[in-house]
Amino acid sequence: MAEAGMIQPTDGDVLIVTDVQYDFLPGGALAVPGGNEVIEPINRLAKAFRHVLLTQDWHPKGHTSFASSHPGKKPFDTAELTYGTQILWPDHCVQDTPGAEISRDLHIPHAQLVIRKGFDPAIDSYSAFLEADRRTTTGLAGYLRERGFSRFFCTGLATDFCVAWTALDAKAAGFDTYVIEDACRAIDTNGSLERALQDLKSAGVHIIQSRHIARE
Ligand code: VGL
Ligand code: ZN
Repeated sequence: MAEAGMIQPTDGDVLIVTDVQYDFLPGGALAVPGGNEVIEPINRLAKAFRHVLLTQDWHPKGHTSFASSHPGKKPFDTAELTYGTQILWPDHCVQDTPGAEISRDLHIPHAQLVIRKGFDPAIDSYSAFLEADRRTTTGLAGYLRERGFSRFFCTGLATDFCVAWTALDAKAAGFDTYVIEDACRAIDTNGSLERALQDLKSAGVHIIQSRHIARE
């Protein structure tokens, strides 16, 4: 029996591990501070979930989210694109490069799906559900519904971008959504972490810690 206030993962629950890829880890092209610290908690959490999904940021060379694709711009500047304001990043997670590989230190042999995102040259995708035009779907909501999942638990990189956007879209799609805060790390550019946490709270996404997940 789980202790009061603890969450016991069941068959209707799914854990998503966002973008734990070399370019987001120390030494990577878009290293998230402390990014490697998510690996141990994620490995532990994954053992408690029967159903685990991974995401992989997967950009073609010359992607529109790269500062290098916009003459005169540098990383962390913004650009006005057809779908709105885009933060420009260093080139990262280029398809088929070592930086785009999922960390081999993750030990989740039972992971069931890897969902790639950001592969359209002209549209970024922080969310695993909807691309940045907020129209093009990845099909993930349909996959989750068809498999009958109801609770959606988020971990990985980065809290303030891919994790937050994925969690907000999961909630909007009708899933009871949790962000496991200590199993995530943030980029935190221009107040982005504070804003993301506010948005998650106002949307009714639960922010919890990995110790709230029962292991047995
Ligand atoms: C991400 C910025 C650009 C993320 C991906 O995984 O949070 N952030 N691409
Ligand atoms: Zn990206």
